[in-house]
This record gives sequence, C-alpha cells and structure tokens, in this order.
Amino acid sequence: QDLGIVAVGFSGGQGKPGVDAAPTALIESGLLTQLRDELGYRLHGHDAVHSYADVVPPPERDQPHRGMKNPRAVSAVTRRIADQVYEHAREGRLVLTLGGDHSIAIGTIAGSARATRERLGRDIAVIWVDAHADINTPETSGSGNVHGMPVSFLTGLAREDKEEFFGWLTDEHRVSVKKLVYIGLRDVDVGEKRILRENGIKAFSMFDIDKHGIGRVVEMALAHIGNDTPIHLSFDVDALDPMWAPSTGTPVRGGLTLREGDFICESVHQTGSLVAVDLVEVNPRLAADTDLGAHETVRAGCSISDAEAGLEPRAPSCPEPTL
Ligand code: DIR
Ligand code: MN
Ligand code: MN
Ligand code: MN
Repeated sequence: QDLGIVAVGFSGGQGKPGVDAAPTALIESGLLTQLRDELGYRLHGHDAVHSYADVVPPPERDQPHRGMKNPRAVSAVTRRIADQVYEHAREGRLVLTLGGDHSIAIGTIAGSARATRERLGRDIAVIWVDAHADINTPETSGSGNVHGMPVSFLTGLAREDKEEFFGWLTDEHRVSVKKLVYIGLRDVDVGEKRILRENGIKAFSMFDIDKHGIGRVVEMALAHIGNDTPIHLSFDVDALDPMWAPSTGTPVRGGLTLREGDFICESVHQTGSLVAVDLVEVNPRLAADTDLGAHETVRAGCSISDAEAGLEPRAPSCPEPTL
C-alpha cells in the first residue's frame, strides 16, 4: 500500500521547544525504513521535515488573539498541513503525520475530512488517544496554548471568521461531535468536562480502561463510530504512561502501557477503515537526561506507528512442548 508521510517540525501550539525535533528523531531511529522494508509500504513525501518557515510570522508580529498564543503561526501552519494531508489522502494513501505538538491535528483532520468526503462521499470518525481532551475553546483555555484546543476548532465548537485565525476552516474540513471518541483521558479541565457533557461526546477515560480492559474499550469505541466508517486516529504520546513515554511536554501519571497503546493502533488498523494517523507530542529534548528518557519515548513512538501501520507483534518462537 501507499503511505503518505507528513513530517511536521512545529512546536508553536505550546510553549516548550523540542517537540519540533521529533520527526527527525523518529526518522533517525529507523521508523521510515521499518515501514518501507519490513511492512512493505511505498512511501511518499518522506524526504523532507517541514518547518513552514515561509508562513510563520516573526513572534513580535503574532500577538495573542482571544488569548491564543502564536495564533497566526498555528493557523498558517495547520492550513498548509491540511493541504498536504489532503493531497496524499486524495490519492488513496494512508497518511502518517509525525508531529509536532497536537495543534497540528487541526490541519491533519481538516485535510483528511475534506479528502474523504471528496473521494468516498463519507464523513470521517476521529479516535483521539490522549491524556487530555484538547477541546478547550479560546475562552475556556487556561493556558492559551492551541494544542489544548484543536478539537473545538475541528468540531465547530470554536469558530473564527478571520482567515488568519483559523477562519479558513469550513464545513468540508469539520467533523461531527457524534463521530468523535476519546481513549485514555485522565487530565481534563473543568470547562472541557462541561463541553464533553453538553455535547454528549463519547470518552473512555483510564477509569473505563481499568474497569473494562483495553479490549472491551476499543470494541465499544469502534461500535460507537459504526462499522465501515473511515477513521482518523490522532495519537498523543502522552496517552502512554510516563514510564514508557517520559519525553513529552505534559506527562500525566497513570496512563496506558505501551502494549495498550499498540493494541489500540493494531485494532484500529485491523478494521481496514484507517485513513490517517497522527503521532504527536514526542519531545526528545525533555527527560533526555533520565535513564530511559528520550530514547525510550522515541522507541515508543516507533512502536505506535508500526502498530498503526499493521505490524503484528512477532510471536515468540517457543519450542513445541514435548510430551
Ligand atoms: C491543558 C493541557 N488542557 C491546556 N493540554 C494538553 O493547556 O489546555 N494537551 N497538555 O496535550
Ligand atoms: Mn493532545
Ligand atoms: Mn495530551
Ligand atoms: Mn492539566
């Protein structure tokens, strides 16, 4: 199969530098060669890591708007990403976007929603795997970081007319709150909880995973979005427990094991309905001094991407029992 790669070296949706270095770290650790040589994908767009320097304004010309930090930069970059993802998806390629912080999902989901409507006449569903809900509006956000807001813009809960502040988003880019499902939540802001409740959004928190097990939770998540619905999987590496992925901007204890993360990706891949995947918030510069740190987080990222792409875990070669 054909795989479109969008490598996004952008960190403007939050405050910590380093998350823009993730695509290079993931690629250097062999992610793309594994996808090509072991999984047999034909790769497209894999030879560049994009910084979008041509559309990012200098910081002094990007003052906050409605409390959003770097609003013009994030808007311009995600607009570009939307076109890149659209171009790949229109050709029927599975699209893998390597972030970057989670604000970039404004672009990836806008692009795959538009392409899937055009190509298949279908609305996509979004599975958002994250410790956080990322559904603040500019008004409910306490941080002003746009990586905490992508879902509100994508669902139309947050809107803007001005093109330079996400006004370029139109209905063809948007997704329904009914086709959205969360897995892994454990740090949701008060305003976000209200938004989830008022809009009846399906969310499986860590509590639900403890209660039902990951197998049942994924089953219920897939049942919610319905059979045969094209799926965009947006995976924030902070969904994983910091034990597996310490190198991320906002780690939260009590998260998914690496196996649970892989299982989600493998299950979604197995549906045959996967159209696009994001892997975001790997920050190789954080926790780089700890025992495992960046290396382990990058490895976790590779594992997640391989699982998304359908690399079945190798069966341990155990000898036949002799009776
Ligand atoms: C918080 C943190 N809800 C915010 N969000 C994070 O800034 O809006 N998302 N860390 O990944
Ligand atoms: Mn996130
Ligand atoms: Mn998160
Ligand atoms: Mn928080």
